[in-house]
Amino acid sequence: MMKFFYKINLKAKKEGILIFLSIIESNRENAGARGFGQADRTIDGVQASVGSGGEDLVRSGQGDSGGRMECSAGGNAPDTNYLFMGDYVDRGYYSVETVTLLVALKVRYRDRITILRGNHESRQITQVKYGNANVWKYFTDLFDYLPLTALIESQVFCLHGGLSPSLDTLDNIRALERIQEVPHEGPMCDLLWSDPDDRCGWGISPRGAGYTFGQDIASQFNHTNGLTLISRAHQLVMEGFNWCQEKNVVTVFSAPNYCYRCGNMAAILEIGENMEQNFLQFDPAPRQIEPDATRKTPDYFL
Ligand SMILES: [Mn+2]
Repeated sequence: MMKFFYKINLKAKKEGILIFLSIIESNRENAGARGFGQADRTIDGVQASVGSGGEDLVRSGQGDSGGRMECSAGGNAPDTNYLFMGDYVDRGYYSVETVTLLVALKVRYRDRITILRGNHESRQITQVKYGNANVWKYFTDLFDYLPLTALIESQVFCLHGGLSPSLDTLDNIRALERIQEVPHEGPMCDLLWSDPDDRCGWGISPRGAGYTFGQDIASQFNHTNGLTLISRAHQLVMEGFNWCQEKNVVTVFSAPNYCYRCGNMAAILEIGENMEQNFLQFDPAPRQIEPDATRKTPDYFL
């Protein structure tokens, strides 16, 4: 199946979507049980070793390189466990193919792939053209099942955005009712929208959703929950990764040359069996085919 999906990623967009539909048709009733996110697992437990990809790991290469870029940088699934930290859609020419590939990988290697929810995995936010209404519906219904956060060996806490003033402990997060559209406000929204900030305490986010949080907040959260690190995505960083808040937080961004014009490197955080950390940086794959798509400048870079 994986080979097949690589093929469609390269060639047949239409076929890809049809095939995706057939997979989801046969599995969507079991989506939860199949590990897209079980009802009782708002925090997905993950064993080391993993490659932890940030903003849109496969959207990296903006679809064209898609999964291939990601695999050539981090190793092939299922030999490498992968944890994706959200925002698979809405950027790049092939974001529907990207999320399709990820879903296919999850179906095939359910214990090796973890797909967290980003703020774009939402009916209100996603703007990409899914081809037809059913495709949109199946994807956005599936997004409701994605776990919000993951925990690697009880030490590294992974999520798309950041912390919430309503969530002091991991048990607070486990208690969330997450199988729903991402709300406009509240703790579930905060996990997908918040950002670290140089200022201490909580601040109002310029994004209009979530909060900014200071180093004091992050270090207290890590201390309270016995964590060594918060790994998150959600913000463009030019080197592909960026430590902040005295290494309580790292941002990982895995879309090189974001929106085909930011000139940034991408990175994957690799965590070994003994929790040793290493960043794999990569540039965009060379583009062989000029995509048949409009080059409209995105409205924003959030
Ligand atoms: Mn985001």
